[in-house]
Amino acid sequence: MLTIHHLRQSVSDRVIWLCEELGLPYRLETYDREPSMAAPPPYKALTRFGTAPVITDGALTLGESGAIVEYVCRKHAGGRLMPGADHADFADYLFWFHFANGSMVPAFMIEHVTTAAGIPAGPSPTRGERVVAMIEARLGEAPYFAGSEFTAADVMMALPRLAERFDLDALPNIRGYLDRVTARPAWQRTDALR
Ligand SMILES: N[C@@H](CCC(=O)N[C@@H](CS)C(=O)NCC(=O)O)C(=O)O
Repeated sequence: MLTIHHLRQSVSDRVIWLCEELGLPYRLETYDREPSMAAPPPYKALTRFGTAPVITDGALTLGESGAIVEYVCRKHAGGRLMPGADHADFADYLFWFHFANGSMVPAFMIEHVTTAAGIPAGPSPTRGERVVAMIEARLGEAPYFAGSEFTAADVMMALPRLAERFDLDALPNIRGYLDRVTARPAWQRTDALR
């Protein structure tokens, strides 16, 4: 059985959400962060890089959430939640799956770090503002990131965890999407565990 090594308040809730959506059994090991917000030493010892999430599956230990999501879908779920190359949503699925860690998270991190350091935000729209505008536009075109169906791209984007950073009064499409996905039983089970 898969073990999800879950670091609280972290992107490792993606893996819980994925397994809940797929109806896969798993064992959950939960770790609290250090006061500095770092993962505790036993978590750091799981992989060379030391970040969350991590899964173990028999002899395998795997880090990096995109890799874990793809591994679990392909290895344990017959590719469910991953539209294939002949699916109409394939390109959008790939784009949003990779946009999550490739562009969105770095943009929000830059914003967080520059604000904390008192560095001026730079010309508007900033990269972070463009990310939010893109998400709002996408969710006006389609109910889910890839298109008509909930996919692993929604798990990677993980908007429920980011809800607090959005001004939902000004972002009706994001608000509607959050209402949709947080009503999913799999998200509700995830939310209770994370
Ligand atoms: N790109 C990585 C990001 C990993 C990452 O930075 N995880 C954070 C939690 S969101 C972490 O482990 N922080 C604690 C630490 O670095 O000690 C992924 O998606 O797996």
